[in-house]
Amino acid sequence: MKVVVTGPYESGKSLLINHITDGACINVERRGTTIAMDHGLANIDGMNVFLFGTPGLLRFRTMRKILSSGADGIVFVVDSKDPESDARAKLFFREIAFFLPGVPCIVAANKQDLNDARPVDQLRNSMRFLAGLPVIPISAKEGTNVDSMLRTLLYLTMMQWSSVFGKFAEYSGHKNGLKKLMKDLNLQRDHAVGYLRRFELRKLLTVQVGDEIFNVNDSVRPLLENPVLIMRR
Ligand SMILES: Nc1nc2c(ncn2[C@@H]2O[C@H](COP(=O)(O)OP(=O)(O)OP(=O)(O)O)[C@@H](O)[C@H]2O)c(=O)[nH]1
Ligand SMILES: [Mg+2]
Repeated sequence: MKVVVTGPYESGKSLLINHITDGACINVERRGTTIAMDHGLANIDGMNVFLFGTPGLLRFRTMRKILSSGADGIVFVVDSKDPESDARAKLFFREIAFFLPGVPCIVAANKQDLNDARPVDQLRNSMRFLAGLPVIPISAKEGTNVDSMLRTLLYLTMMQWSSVFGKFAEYSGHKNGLKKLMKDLNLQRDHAVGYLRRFELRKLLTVQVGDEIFNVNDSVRPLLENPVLIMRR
């Protein structure tokens, strides 16, 4: 899966990616401010999660657009402590909703380890655009709730793709797997091959030469059949 981590300046995007990847990530920054990206890979129950953190300075919009392209899920990080960042959060939210319409999004209410961090209710009051989105209180510094936040997002993402993923699991390894996929989902060949390519890149499956047969990776097969498994931990 490709997950983009965005949100306003200094909300804690880079620290969050650092925590999720246990430090095994790249941060392109200057004096603590991300100027290009954060990138890292996490493995959640066998599922590869490619994380892309965006810069939080307004002027890096083009970079955010490039990093967001094709993402399957969004972590939107807000600063629970600093009310001054709320207005910027709104601008960033509009931006990501424009780049990735309809893509599942979870809000990480970060810095909850600080005494004066605002609780979720108060954040919802101050940032009305959060209405309808799941908001999870986390601390990127201490790691609190980070794992369950990410699992919830992956669950939402897998649910969005559930009809496709169910067929991936069903026809994995089948002779004419592609044709069966096209028939059941009523897809043109190009479209079905597009799905295979997309999720081959995300290491959910491999496609054999000629595209007719695909094989779902054993480690993710149970998840594709039953996405709720990712929440049971
Ligand atoms: N107490 C506390 N501080 C945090 C937390 N997350 C981030 N910080 C601090 O907030 C500051 C900004 O963190 P970054 O991870 O660099 O934030 P960012 O969103 O990547 O910032 P930009 O890339 O510049 O937009 C740093 O001083 C972090 O140590 C948290 O959960 N708790
Ligand atoms: Mg950063």
